[in-house]
Amino acid sequence: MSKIILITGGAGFIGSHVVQLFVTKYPEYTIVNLDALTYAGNLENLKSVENAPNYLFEKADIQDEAALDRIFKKHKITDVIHLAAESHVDRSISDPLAFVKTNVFGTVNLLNAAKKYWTGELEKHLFYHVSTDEVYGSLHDGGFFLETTPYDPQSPYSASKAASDHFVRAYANTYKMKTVVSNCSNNYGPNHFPEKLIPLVINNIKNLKPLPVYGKGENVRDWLYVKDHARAIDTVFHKGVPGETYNIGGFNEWKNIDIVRLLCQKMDEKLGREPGTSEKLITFVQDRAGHDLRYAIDATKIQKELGWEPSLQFEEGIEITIDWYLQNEEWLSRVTSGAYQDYYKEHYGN
Ligand code: NAD
Ligand code: TDX
Repeated sequence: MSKIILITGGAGFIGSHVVQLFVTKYPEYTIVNLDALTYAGNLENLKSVENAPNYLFEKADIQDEAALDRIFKKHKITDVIHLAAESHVDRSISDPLAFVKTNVFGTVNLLNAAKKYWTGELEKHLFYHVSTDEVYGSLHDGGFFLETTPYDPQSPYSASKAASDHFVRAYANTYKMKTVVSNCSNNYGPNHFPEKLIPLVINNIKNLKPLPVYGKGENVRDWLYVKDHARAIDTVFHKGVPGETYNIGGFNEWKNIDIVRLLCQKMDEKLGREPGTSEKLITFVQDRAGHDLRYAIDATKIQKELGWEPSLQFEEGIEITIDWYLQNEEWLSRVTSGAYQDYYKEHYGN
């Protein structure tokens, strides 16, 4: 059946890969990308599909009820894949309310718009909510996050994502909306905004700037290549069982300091610098407030039940990622000018 899918946050990091995948893989679908184009949204990320006949863009804020109403009616939206969010933990520490507004209020607004427009045939339409492993909190004694792990969010960002997940499930239970939720680990790859660890470190190595490592760099994250997350979203959208939750992860845990060292070593090679040059830039800085120690996803359910697994080894993905940033200097210099400089100075003080 031909679908008209509203993808929110499609100009952001993960959303841009999801839009590109759906537009090219499913020419029979119409993809409507709704994005407010905040500091994190960038239509340059979608150059490869902007002229595709099955792609449309709507600049709108998910907090704007009238805009959502108009967009659902105008395009006759059949399904939603919801990625729009404020996504950076550090920004959530300095401005939690912005996260409540977009991630909680915006998500409920979007649920309401879908419910209103799909009334009478709710069972025919899917609302897919894309979320994070951070809702499960921080692991301290080994173990992995399962779909059944109780929610225990620790930062304003994860609290706002947890609240949005709960609202999605509440709408499924109360109004019988068909919904599905996935919770993914840390993504990396092209189009990643350089406020996040990997692209920030790549950019700073390139510019011979200090590499800020929070605390002792002992915190652990599970990293997944962004296109593998996009493939997982495709899988969950088409094969996921409504009402279910799917954890998505890379089976790939790294301490932050080890990732930073790996990036230093690979970039010294690529830039023809003396081995050890970039490591000298590593600077241990004040820890993030309430810094979660370890995230680790058990992705067995999606692997066994839906047949998805990561396609790329981390070392290969990191090579592709570094090369992408080195080859896309204009993208990098555009997104790191202006407001980024103000954010950087305020956060890192240099
Ligand atoms: P991002 O910050 O790169 O992109 C977010 C996009 O949403 C931007 O294009 C922005 O313009 C748009 N947006 C923000 N507020 C909006 C609003 N009020 N109305 C409309 N659009 C708005 O984020 P990302 O890293 O691509 O994350 C996408 C989703 O995936 C988020 O829901 C995030 O919680 C989730 N997620 C991210 C990761 C990760 O590692 N980055 C991991 C798991 C889950
Ligand atoms: O300058 C830095 N120095 C540093 O040591 C930055 C920006 C980060 N870090 C540390 C903090 C984390 O332990 O690196 C780790 C990764 O940090 P981020 O890239 O900010 O990601 P994280 O906080 O783990 O959250 C990410 O993964 C889950 C995304 O930003 C979220 O949107 C997603 O839900």
